[in-house]
Amino acid sequence: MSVSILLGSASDKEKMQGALNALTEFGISCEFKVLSAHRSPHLVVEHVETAPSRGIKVFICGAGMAAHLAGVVSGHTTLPVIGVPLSGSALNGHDALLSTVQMPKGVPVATVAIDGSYNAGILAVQMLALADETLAKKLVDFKADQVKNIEKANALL
Ligand code: RP5
Repeated sequence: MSVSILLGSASDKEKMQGALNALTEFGISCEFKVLSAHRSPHLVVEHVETAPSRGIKVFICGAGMAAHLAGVVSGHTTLPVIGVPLSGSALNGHDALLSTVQMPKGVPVATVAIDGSYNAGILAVQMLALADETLAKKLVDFKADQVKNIEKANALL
């Protein structure tokens, strides 16, 4: 396992599927687990502290509302943490966006767009690719496909 995908609630499952999809596309194995910073804080700490022994290199944390999951995880690890603010609240995810992105100095969370779990997956791939040439090559192909798609779109205009 290289990536640990954490969800603040089982209700976040669908919105976090994108991260799983992106990592699967690149053949990366990952954990996919519900752990709440508010409801099960001790389980979060235990999971994060034991992650290196399971081979985890990157965390992806998705949570909505007053989202503290990514920040708490970042507080307990030296591994990179990617935060995915999730919609679904009365504030449509703006609450989670600010909670996730506005981390104080020294405790970073690389925050993607509201519901941007696919990009979180791609960002994790890019981090892992720094030490993995095969993955780095797959990323070059991934980027090339995006160029092809733009060219196709233009041809159809
Ligand atoms: C957050 O509160 C979760 O990440 C979820 O997005 C939101 C609502 O959680 P549930 O009440 O559905 O468990 O902690």
